[in-house]
Amino acid sequence: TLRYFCYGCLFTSVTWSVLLFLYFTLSQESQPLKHVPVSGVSSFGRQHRFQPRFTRGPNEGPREQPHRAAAQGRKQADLSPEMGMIFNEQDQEIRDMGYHKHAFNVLISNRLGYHRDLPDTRNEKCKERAYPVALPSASVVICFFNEAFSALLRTVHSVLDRTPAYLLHEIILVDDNSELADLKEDLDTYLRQNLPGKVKLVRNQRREGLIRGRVIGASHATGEVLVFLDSHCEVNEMWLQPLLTPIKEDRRTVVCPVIDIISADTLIYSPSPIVRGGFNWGLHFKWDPVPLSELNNPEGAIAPIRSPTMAGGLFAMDRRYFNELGQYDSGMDIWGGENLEISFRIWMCGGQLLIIPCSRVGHIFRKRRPYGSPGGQDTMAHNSLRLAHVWMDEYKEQYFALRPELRTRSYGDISERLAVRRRLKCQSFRWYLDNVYPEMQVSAQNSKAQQPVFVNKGLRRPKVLQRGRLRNLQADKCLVAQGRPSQKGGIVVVKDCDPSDPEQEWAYDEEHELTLAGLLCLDMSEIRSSDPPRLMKCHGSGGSQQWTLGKSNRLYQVSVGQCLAVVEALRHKGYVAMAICDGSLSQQWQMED
Ligand code: LR7
Ligand code: MN
Repeated sequence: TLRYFCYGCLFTSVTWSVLLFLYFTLSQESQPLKHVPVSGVSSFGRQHRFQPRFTRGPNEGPREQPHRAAAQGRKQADLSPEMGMIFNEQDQEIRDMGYHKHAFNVLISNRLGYHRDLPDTRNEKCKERAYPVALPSASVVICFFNEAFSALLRTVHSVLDRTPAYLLHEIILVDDNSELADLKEDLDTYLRQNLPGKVKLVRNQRREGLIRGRVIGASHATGEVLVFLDSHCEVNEMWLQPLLTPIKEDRRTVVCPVIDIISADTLIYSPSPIVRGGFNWGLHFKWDPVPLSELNNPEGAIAPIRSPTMAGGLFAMDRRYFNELGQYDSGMDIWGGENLEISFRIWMCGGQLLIIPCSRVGHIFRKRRPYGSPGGQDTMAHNSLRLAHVWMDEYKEQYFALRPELRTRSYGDISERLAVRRRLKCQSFRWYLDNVYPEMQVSAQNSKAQQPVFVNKGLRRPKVLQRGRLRNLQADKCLVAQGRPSQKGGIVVVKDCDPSDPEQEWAYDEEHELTLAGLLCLDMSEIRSSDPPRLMKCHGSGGSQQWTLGKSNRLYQVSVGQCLAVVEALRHKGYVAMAICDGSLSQQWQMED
């Protein structure tokens, strides 16, 4: 913890002084911003160097997404995948520390600032829908622990920018005892100076975790409806009215927006397909396709969808109903399990849970959770155990079959939660499975879901845009595997070009992957950007395997923000490495037959 904390100090003091300097020197040349934050974080970096390109990013969306057309022709601020370009050591430091502490590209997040336009990802039919003017007011509750400052502020401002003031009762930020200096020191000032009134900051005196954190946030709320968001979200056009309307009609309806995808590597916002929530017997949340029975209705694709579970972070619920229904289990710690617990409770105790296709909120999907629990416990297991014992009746055996070591693990006192179940006269878990989630198979299965996966992904091969050898113009040699091209983890080097050798052939496809000899993809570790690129199994989700091969012949790596170069000093060995893009001959690559 100490080391972690001191990294924080170092990072913050160094970058803040550098950034302040940059801000004051660069702000004269930069374009005037729509809103210039007093603390100035938003416009750092070289925003002025980025000519916004109104093209679609390569990562912008699934090919099968029915609403894709809606995203076209609209401005998405700084869509370029080269938004993460590293220009100097400070950029490198911000990027690397950002991945280390937050598991996403903080350099891009800072450059985007606190306000940006988003592609409107809604179905066209949503735009014709009218919502009642008289709707309940909302208290937006956002808990955070060590969140990246710019991501947190973009979450807050997106709500303020895209919510009618009369519907937004307040925003309640719950700081879960964060350790980062900017959150401890600058957030208060920023809020006081820029957002007096609507935004309230509550600080936990000790780390509570997101579950008790939300209960604390809700206890400070006075609006009629609670809306929970993660601290790295951006709400889209007309997001709130479609959520409030079904709650107004029936206060026991709990609603979720469609959670659009903000790429952790590029921060590009792209639409999610319409999927609904499920779970597996390991008690992991997962996304399921929407059954046809749900889609068969007069409203078609935009009608609310009954969902057996919610992902957990983004939902709206009548505030008094939240309290009546037993808030959350305050015996759950830090992270995990509360999403299934509240989902089961809603359905089993007389409510319903809906996904509202016309409400869209983006969320940064990270590949790992950048924080642990204070004592290093597996809180997901502890929390799941509690929910299994309270809600799952005999079906908890399905969980234990997969996690036999948890059968005898203690899980604390659950009497208060059992009392909730009795007081609300809730149905059995069997009833829930039969009536709400009949698709669930009562047998072992185990898969973990992070972001909605597109049904066809993996089945369809991305279309190849270019094929050929990659010749480095300085070395006049071609990029090849050092060993066998089929060897996972093998590095690449330059060797004499041989047009007849199929092992020298690269394919550059529409997913911006580079595949060698039809086998493996060129891949860069996001965590250790000083490592050389290597050949890995193609994963098809951008980031570490996303390259842009532009007019200038440079081979730019999206998640690293650098260009592939022949290493001058070791040129005779044919070594290549990532380097700051400088346009030199050593960084120029030509795709040729
Ligand atoms: O100790 C903590 N204290 C906190 O305040 C730990 C976390 N937090 C905050 C954190 O800063 C963030 O704002 O709680 C929020 C959620 O934490 P994440 O972003 O690390 O969680 P996640 O997005 O990986 O996980 C999903 O599942 C969680 C289970 O406990 C929560 O329900 C998250 O809210 C939930 N996120 C979503 O549903 C967004 C869509 C993800 C999917 C699928
Ligand atoms: Mn999250």
